[in-house]
Amino acid sequence: MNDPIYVTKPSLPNLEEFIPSLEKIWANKQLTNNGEFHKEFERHLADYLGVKFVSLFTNGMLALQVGMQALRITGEVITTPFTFVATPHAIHWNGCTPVFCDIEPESFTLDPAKVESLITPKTTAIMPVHVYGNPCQDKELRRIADTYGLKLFYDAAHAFGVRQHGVSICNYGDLSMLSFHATKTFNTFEGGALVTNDEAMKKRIDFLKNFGFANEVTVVAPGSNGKMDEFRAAFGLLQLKHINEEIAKRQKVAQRYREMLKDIPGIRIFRDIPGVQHNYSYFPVTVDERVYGISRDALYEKLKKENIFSRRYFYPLCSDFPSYRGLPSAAPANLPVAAKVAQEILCLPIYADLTCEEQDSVVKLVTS
Ligand code: T4K
Repeated sequence: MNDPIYVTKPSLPNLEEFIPSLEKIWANKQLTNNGEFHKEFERHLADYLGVKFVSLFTNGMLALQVGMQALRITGEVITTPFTFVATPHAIHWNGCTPVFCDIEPESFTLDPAKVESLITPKTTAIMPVHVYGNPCQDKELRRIADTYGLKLFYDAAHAFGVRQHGVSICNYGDLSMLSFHATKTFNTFEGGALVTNDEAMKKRIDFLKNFGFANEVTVVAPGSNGKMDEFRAAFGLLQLKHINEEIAKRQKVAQRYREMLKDIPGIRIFRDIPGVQHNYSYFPVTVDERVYGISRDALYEKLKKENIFSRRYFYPLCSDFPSYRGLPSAAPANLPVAAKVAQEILCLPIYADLTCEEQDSVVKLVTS
């Protein structure tokens, strides 16, 4: 049997490249709490992303939780069910209620046309997700948020480096969250960040991720501990040197898939969105069982039998998990597009070092 092919494989720099950074950490013993690597990584990331301020976090989930505190979000939060569970979990952990809204059939992002009818006196925020790095309809969401006085907090976990008309989509909203998990286009093993263009907000976030400390004797709020350590900040700096190459390699893999899968009846592939510079974090396809002949789950199993581990991101929908399925907004009748997409979606393996031979073996099984 062939070696397993997973949905993703993290890229790492040469170990030797990292040794000098480790030697520095070993010499100065500053391991965490806003050390030199941390400061430098924040600056370089802000430059790369084209944003004013970045606050590093130990992971994306904590960044989401702390971001909600920073924005003082309460009550009900309108979000998508077609996301990783971290999104509604962060809402829940802040004592708020997720209100699930349906998605668009093309980009799979929150459908702005369906948001307004879900707003109640308890709604304080909209939390959309740039799923697979597909930009949400920011203009329309911003209009709704401004009309009703809501906060707009983007889960941009998949959107590292994605630009729309030349502008980083991390500039959208009042705040954006990034994930640097091992499975992401840009990884620091675990890690994440909040991105803002507001200096006062950056300050508040930095207090909140450090237990609420403003100085040695002042705690301004009940904060958490979300700090990124020096090891990962140093590693992130190194990863940043390779990110453009990483995205270019992924783009090649995506283009090759598109070419090879373009004429398979029942398999839908997705092209680049005009005006968007993608990061190729995922390669989603949808499977129309009636046309393709077998179901998405049957294809998933067929691949798995041959040691190819595609993933059904994001099935089941978050609104179908026990924690959320009792909510009125979780009723499948309210989420017809999301329900259909969740049944048909399959993410094929994509990563920088996926070889042509490996890719051919995936395609061969999809086409046979
Ligand atoms: N919001 C959204 C929209 C998100 O997608 C996520 C995370 C978050 C928020 C929260 O961000 P973080 O707190 O994670 O920073 C993975 C990731 O754990 C998760 O970060 C990610 N989204 C989610 C979409 O996918 P799993 O359970 O699918 O991962 P796992 O361990 O099955 O990994 C998938 C494959 O990747 C493995 O089969 C092999 C490969 N892999 C994985 C790891 C961890 C490696 O080769 N090396 C590795 O170290 O959740």
